[in-house]
Amino acid sequence: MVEWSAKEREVINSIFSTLDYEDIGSKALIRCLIVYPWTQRYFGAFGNLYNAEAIKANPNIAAHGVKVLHGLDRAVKNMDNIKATYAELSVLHSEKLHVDPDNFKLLSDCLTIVIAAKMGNAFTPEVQAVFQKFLAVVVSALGKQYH
Ligand code: HNI
Repeated sequence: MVEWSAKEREVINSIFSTLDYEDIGSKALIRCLIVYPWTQRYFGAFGNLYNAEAIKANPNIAAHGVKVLHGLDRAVKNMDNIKATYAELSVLHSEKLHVDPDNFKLLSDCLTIVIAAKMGNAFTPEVQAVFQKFLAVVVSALGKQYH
């Protein structure tokens, strides 16, 4: 089981308590779809993804990015049990959506970049280390139900 120090919990809670979900969620997913274009294949029903401008202007993508970011709230609230928390979501992404689990890491890296840009100097190496640990646990939990 993953252990979290009081300091690590504090860092994660403080990042999420001040997070602008609309801004960060949409930017992270948009960045993922532009930087790693093969991730677009899962969003065929979301409308125009023709180029970067279209992706940035697509309201369905923005809304889904916010939804995904809210999906991380569950991990923040259940830091001691992230694996069980995501069991159902892992099954959904594997069996129904057929999302290649490598993509979880790509999206989480985009989220790191967007948050780093937003936080600026406050995103110290120590803060990044905790945030990466948190995302690594989430990515692992989302990939758990794949077989
Ligand atoms: Ni993901 C649906 C959370 C990564 C493609 N995804 C969801 C939902 C949540 C969610 C929450 C809504 C579920 C529901 O309706 O019950 N996704 C997350 C999280 C991550 C993640 C926390 C990783 C950090 N998803 C990804 C990635 C892709 C992805 C990397 C593809 C590249 N997700 C989808 C698709 C849907 C989805 C596609 C369904 C969208 C729809 O509405 O049709």
